[in-house]
Amino acid sequence: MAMSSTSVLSPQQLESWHDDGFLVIEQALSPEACEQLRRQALMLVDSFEPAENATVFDTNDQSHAADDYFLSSGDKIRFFLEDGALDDSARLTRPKAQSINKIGHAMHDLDDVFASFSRQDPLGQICTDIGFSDPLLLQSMYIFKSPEIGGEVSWHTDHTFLWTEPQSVVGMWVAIDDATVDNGCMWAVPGGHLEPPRFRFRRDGRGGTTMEELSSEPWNTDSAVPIEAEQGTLVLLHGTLPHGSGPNTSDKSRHAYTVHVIEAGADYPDDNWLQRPTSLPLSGFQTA
Ligand SMILES: O=C(O)CCC(=O)C(=O)O
Repeated sequence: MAMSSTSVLSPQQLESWHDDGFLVIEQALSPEACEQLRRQALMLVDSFEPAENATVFDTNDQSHAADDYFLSSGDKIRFFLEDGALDDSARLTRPKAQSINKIGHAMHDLDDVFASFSRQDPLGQICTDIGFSDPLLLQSMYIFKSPEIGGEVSWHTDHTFLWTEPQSVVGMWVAIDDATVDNGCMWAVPGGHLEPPRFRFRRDGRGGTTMEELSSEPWNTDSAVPIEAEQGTLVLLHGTLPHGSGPNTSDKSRHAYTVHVIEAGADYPDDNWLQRPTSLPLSGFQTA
């Protein structure tokens, strides 16, 4: 296969991507850019006041308010707490930054630092290399996975949550801290992206969500491999690749940032959980 002169990925990397459904690209982003993103995430956290969303985080009566807070977060910057972050009186049991599971889901369009980070070289070219013709940045998440409290991310595929016809979503995951088996790095099932989808998560039409089962065949998670990654490493995740991560039981933080990209020409269903109002349309990698 001929490589265009601007390609970032080598034929060997493209072969691994096609075979495994994920690709680890070391030193893709600079330590300075990663540290700037961390500072910005912590600044956003500083401005977050959990008490203002007491009903969302009230563990006694949270289902409707929590669903709403999540379902309307596709065009916002919102904060999601770890399980166990609140005591019985809905007070944080730890400092704020350590209580947060993630920030989501539109920092890449609403915050200048996140917007630039998400569109820096070589991310757009990598999307072109793996076959996107018109990639759109759909969702961003800053994941804290803090020491001792950072929870497990159970086995899933991103296509389940960000469904398009045809399938197009790809995750661009960046290690902001070194991620190791000890602090809860990701795991993935090599080649698992070649199997049919098992689930689709969608709005249920009654203000909530449902996880629709498409196949009861389990993934072969016995063949999963850890994806350890030093700061600045980019991990590409195919939309149908089963992946997840363990809890962080160590004393080291495991911050990460992930952007999910879809093909502009693919159909994006109205019952996907993440919806964008026309006031904030999706955009690609071009910077203004
Ligand atoms: O960072 C993690 O532990 C999981 C991230 C993930 O599942 C994703 O980016 O799709």
